[in-house]
Amino acid sequence: MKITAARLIVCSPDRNFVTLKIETDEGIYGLGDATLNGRELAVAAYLEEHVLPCLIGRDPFQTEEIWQYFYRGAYWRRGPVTMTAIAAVDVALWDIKGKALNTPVYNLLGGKSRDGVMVYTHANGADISEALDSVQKYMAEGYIAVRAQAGVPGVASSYGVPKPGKAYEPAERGLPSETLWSTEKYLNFVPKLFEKLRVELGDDVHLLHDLHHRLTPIEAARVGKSLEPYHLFWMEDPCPAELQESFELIRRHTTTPIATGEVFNSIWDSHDLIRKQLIDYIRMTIVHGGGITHAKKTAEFASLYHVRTGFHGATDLSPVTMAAALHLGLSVHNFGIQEHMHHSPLTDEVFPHNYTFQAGYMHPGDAPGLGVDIDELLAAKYPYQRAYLPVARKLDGTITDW
Ligand code: EZ4
Ligand code: CO
Repeated sequence: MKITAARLIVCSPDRNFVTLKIETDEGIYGLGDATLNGRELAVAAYLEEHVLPCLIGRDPFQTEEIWQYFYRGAYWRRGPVTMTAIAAVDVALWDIKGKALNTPVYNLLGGKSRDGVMVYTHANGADISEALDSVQKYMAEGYIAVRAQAGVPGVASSYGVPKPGKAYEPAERGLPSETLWSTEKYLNFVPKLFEKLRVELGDDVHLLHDLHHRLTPIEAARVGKSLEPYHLFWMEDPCPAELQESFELIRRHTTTPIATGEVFNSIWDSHDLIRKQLIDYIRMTIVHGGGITHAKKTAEFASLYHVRTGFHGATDLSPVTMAAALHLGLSVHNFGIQEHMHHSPLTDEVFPHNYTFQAGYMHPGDAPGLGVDIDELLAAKYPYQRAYLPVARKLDGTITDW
């Protein structure tokens, strides 16, 4: 089998997605996600100008060789743009391989290690009582794990809280919006949120919380310690992780489990975190972390150190990535949990998919390949629109981590 064509579909059905379609001489095609939130066209140009011309004529079954060709062959290693481009190619090739062999991708990754993939979704509210309602709503839909975020009093447009009447979507069209942040107000507030949730919801539901890289290690340690009575499933991204040794300080103070890595793009970003057992869940996603080939290696490395997977799954990760994550999640032994933030109905229509949700678990379906398609005619009606994640400032105007 040979690759005959490779092209991008850039569309914006409520939000931007960059999708790679690789075609073969046997009529089989595969899809890969190449979406890098707020920097979409950088990856599109990288693929179009530097990667896709090198794909024509290659055998799509050679996923490892092609991965190494684009990783080592570029000379310039790692980085979100490069690794997202490589991921798009890699995932599309696994899709082709599955379709050609007439089997779902999970069968090519070791088969089923479990019956379903436990997912968590996002509950949020402007205040504690709205956040409680939101968690209860998702529990009523069958979720057994829910991430809870609430507006911090005195902090306008807190992270994770939607604009009134809208679903939460971090990226906004136009130039970047600005949000505010106060660590002091947050530190005093967050134990009250989880105290209320545990009092009302009991001990069984898994509760998660995202600190979104905003704290210093000692501040994150205080959050972890103050939330211990409410036994979170995890606290996410407690502080920026470029300095991996920061997590030693957090670990020294708290038993609250830690998840990090949604902005990572290679195993080397988490190598020390995993090897020193400084985290419990690795969040690097398939789309930004070099595809299924590299995510599987990362998961297996993590399995040696009691670290489980907890991949990012927000709306900027297209249904193609969601499906890929479910295939990998079904198969790797050290799967932990998968994030599942609902796409808009229009996004779901542009990307028809086989994955399903039932009683807290998702399943990728048994269609050959990934089980996701793209309606190109519909996609063409929603062209790319410039959009950005917000920029955050402290109350005195200093730029801080969003
Ligand atoms: O900031 O998807 O856990 N989820 C998150 C998201 C991410 C965005 C980045 O594109 O932290 O809100
Ligand atoms: Co996050």
